[in-house]
This record gives sequence, structure tokens and C-alpha cells, in this order.
Amino acid sequence: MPRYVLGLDSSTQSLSGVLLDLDSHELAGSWSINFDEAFPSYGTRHGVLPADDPCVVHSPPLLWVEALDMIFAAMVDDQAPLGEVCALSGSGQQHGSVYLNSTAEATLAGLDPAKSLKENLQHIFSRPTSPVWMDSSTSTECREITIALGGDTAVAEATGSIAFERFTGSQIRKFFKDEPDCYRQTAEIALVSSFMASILGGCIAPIDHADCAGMNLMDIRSRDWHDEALAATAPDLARRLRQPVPSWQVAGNVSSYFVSRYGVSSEAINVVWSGDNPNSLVGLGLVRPGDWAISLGTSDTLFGLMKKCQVNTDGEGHVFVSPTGDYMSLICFKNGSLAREQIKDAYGLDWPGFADAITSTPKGNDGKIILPYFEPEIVPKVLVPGIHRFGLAEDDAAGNCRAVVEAQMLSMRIHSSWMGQEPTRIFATGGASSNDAILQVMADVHQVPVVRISVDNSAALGAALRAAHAWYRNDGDGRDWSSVVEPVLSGMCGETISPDSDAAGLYDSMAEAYAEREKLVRDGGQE
Ligand code: ADP
Ligand code: XUL
Repeated sequence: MPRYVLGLDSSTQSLSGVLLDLDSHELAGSWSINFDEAFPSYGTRHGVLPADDPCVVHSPPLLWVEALDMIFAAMVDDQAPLGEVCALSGSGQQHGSVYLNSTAEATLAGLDPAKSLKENLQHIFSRPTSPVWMDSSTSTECREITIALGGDTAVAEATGSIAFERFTGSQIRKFFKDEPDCYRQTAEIALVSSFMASILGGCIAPIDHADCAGMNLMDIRSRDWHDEALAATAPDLARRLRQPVPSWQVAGNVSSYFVSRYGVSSEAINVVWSGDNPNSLVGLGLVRPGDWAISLGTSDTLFGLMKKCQVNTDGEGHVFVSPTGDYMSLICFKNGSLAREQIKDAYGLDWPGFADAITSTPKGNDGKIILPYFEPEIVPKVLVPGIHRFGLAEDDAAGNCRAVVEAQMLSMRIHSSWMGQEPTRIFATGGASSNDAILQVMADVHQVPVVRISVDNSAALGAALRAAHAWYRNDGDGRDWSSVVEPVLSGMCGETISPDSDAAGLYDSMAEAYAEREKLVRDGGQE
């Protein structure tokens, strides 16, 4: 009998699902529900509620509940083989939190298949909205937590990241301060991931180590709640949180609600959900230390698997636990495609023209450098936008094209060194990864092979692969991570771009030169 695993992805704007055939290693179907389009009555825009204060960004969790019914109904409409699903798991947008009252546990255990999930669950919330990762209204609370724990370095060493506004700890603190009565009525605090897993399993599902690392509340090394962080956040917090668990933990079987209503196999195991970035790590096949991915999207994001826990105390990156049980980094560079596009457009080029310009110029660009902060930059932290050229004329079109891409790759190299782990290979994904010239610069600057990979929804696929891994593990089949992910992902990998080893020394010196220029600009010096 064929066996399938289901991976769901509850993201900011949509709920998606992929069904993976474990025997053929092929995708058997994919579905997606766009929140704004499917549920206009909630009034969300791009999945979040409009607010007077632009720093306050919440979503209604009941919308996610309704979407879960809708996606299962869509799968049934398409005659997806839900009766042959042996395991399921999911991905939630990281950091967002859901607040449940004391009726939640019993209500989840007694879901009535004759009613919709919305009808079943509408009274379980102690807070009708959930702050999500786009919320930046908690600077005061971040400061309070940081002071209580002894400064940025102490918070990062303890929890894997300095206190960030979108991380769950400061969000919980703000809720406790602003709405103490509602906080008092909160029996359980879930992340988006554990909330959705709780519905699927019909019980309160624990938070997995990987997503838990985005809360500023877990001891990143012991993977238990950090008592002082809990105390600095809100009173009696420990009793509102379950013990965090490894990402391969099975949270029971799927709830009978989904068995009766949608025909999901009653034997299907519900593997704890995780955050979108940890899931994407697996969905892109990063299961060995030294495996990195660089996503060249609107912003550029670098994430990598690390064996050892190294933290960054300057706020330039995060350390999460990886779903494999190792660690992972996440670093976000804002001026990604945004900057490449500005340069391309400034010289009237299209993408092939931009690529030709890069290949027509020498590696290292004869020492010409640009610092392309078209927008304020996250890494390194640059608040005032500005374009800074060194030895590079503004009318040198080709020089500027190479300079912007070299700058981005050098910046990634410099600002990932805190990981203490060199990459052994880099998977390139996102819109700009179709550009060979850009990937060649990436390979040359990092001096490792770059593999182009194209995965439609790496978070949902990662969730399906985690479900598969947990299912094999549960079944006594000692299959390692590589043998779970590689048969599925090999078909999604394109060609490998090899580094030019002759350019190694050149980029070592250029990294130093670039870092000096960056320091000069950040210190307010002149080019
Ligand atoms: P996101 O998911 O972050 O919105 P994508 O991963 O879809 O973004 O990437 C979109 C970006 O890819 C576009 O903004 C564009 O600048 C860039 N892009 C598309 N094609 C190319 C190309 N051939 N070379 C370089 N960049 C490209
Ligand atoms: C990561 C972050 C986002 C969210 C939503 O720290 O805030 O990537 O996970 O995608």
C-alpha cells in the first residue's frame, strides 16, 4: 500500500499543504488557502489585521482554525489519499503566539466532527488576536528583559538571540502588562506551530526545540525553559508553557475529528510542528553541518546548520535549534534583490545584461568596492541609507554591477564568521538564484560549490520530510536524515557551480578591504 506524509505550512498570508509519496519520493499534491481571499470577513490585509499603530501587527487565530478545515476539505475534493497518510507535521510562522483559556484542553480533546473547527474552538481563546513576527511594538519590554538578564550578551548567551521585538518573550510581557486580567485567564501559551499541532492532534501539543529558540525564553544549550528569562518576562509563566521537546517528537495520533470528517487514517502520527525557518532548513536539504542555504529573494537570507552552539551578541543573527537536533543560524540582509535591482535599473539593463556586465569584469573588480545600503540595513546594522563607492566611478556600469554582488557576498562572508563554521556547500534559492553570474560570485567569494535548488514551498516540504523522518524513527527504521531528504530533493537540485580556486587569495584580501570600508562608513567616515 502506498504511504504518504503530509506537511502543512501556516504562514503569514496562507495555509499550504504538500502530500509526499514516501515510496516514489514524489509530490502527490499541493494546496494553498490565501487568508485574505478565502476569509474576507476577518478584514486582514496580507494576513494581518489593520491597526492604528503600525508597530502593532496581529492576526486572528480563528482564521487559521477555519483555514485548516478548508484545506482538508480541498484535499478531499481532490481525492487526496488521506486514508494512506502515515504521518503529518507542519510549519508555523515563527514567534507568533496564541493565548488559550482553561477550556482549551478539554475542548481540543472532544472535537465534534459534526461541527466545524471554528464552531468547536471559538471559545478557547483568552486573547482574540495573536501578535505575529511583524509586530515591533515591544521595545520597552525588550529593554526590561535585557536589563533583568544583565545585558545583550547575557540574553544572547542564554537564549540564542538578543531580545527582539518580534520574539515571543517580549510579546508575552507586553500582554501581561497591558491586559493583566486576560493574562490571568490564560492557561496555555502556544506558538503558531504548537497551536496548529494541538488542533490536529486534539490535545495541547508541546513547542519543539527549534521554534522555542525564537522565544527568548529557552536555554539554548540545555533546551529547557530558562528560569530567569521566564521570571523577567511575566509571573507564573512556567505553568502556562509545556516542556519543549525535540522536533521529531510524536504528539499522539491525529485527532478523531480529522478521521471522521476527512477520512485521514486513524493510525497517522501527529509529529510536533516547528517554525518556518527550521522547516525550510530541512526542506532545502540542509541536514549536515556546513550545509548552508542562501535565499536571494527580496531580501537575502542565509541559514546554515551548525554542530556547535555559537551565538552572535551584536544582534546580527539568530541561533535556533535545528530540527535535526543540531543548531542553525539565520541571518537576514535587507539590501538583497532590492539593491541588485536598483543598480540594474540605474544602468538601464535587464537581467541578462546585468549578468553580462558581471562576467565582463575581472574577479575582485580591480579593488573597486560599493556599500549598497539603498534601504536601512539589518546586517550590518546601518540606520541611515546611503550608497558608498570606493575607487568606483558612478558611470562605470559594469563595475557597479559586479561591485553590488561582490559586496553582498563579502558581507555575508564577514557577518557569518561568528558561526565558527565554514560552509562546505551552499544551496542557492530564491528569485535571483536563476542568475549564473551571481552564483559564480557566491561560489568564488565563499570558495565552496554552490548548488541551485528550486523548491516551491520549502517550509511545507520540510514539514513533510520531518514527518517522514519521525515516522521511520518511530517504526524502528534507523534511516538517517540524508537518506530521508536526498531522494526527494535530488530532483529539485539544478547544476552545481564550482568555485574558481585561483580567486581564493584575492577574495581573502578583498574581505579585509571590504570590512575596513564598512567600518569607516559605520563610524561615519568619508569615502
Ligand atoms: P520573495 O519571495 O522574497 O518575494 P523571490 O525569491 O521571488 O522573492 O525573488 C524575487 C526577486 O528575484 C525579484 O525582486 C528580482 O529582483 C529577482 N530576480 C528575478 N529574476 C532574476 C535574475 N534573472 N537575476 C537576478 N535577479 C532576479
Ligand atoms: C524569522 C522571522 C520570519 C518569520 C516569518 O525570525 O521573523 O522569518 O518566521 O516568516
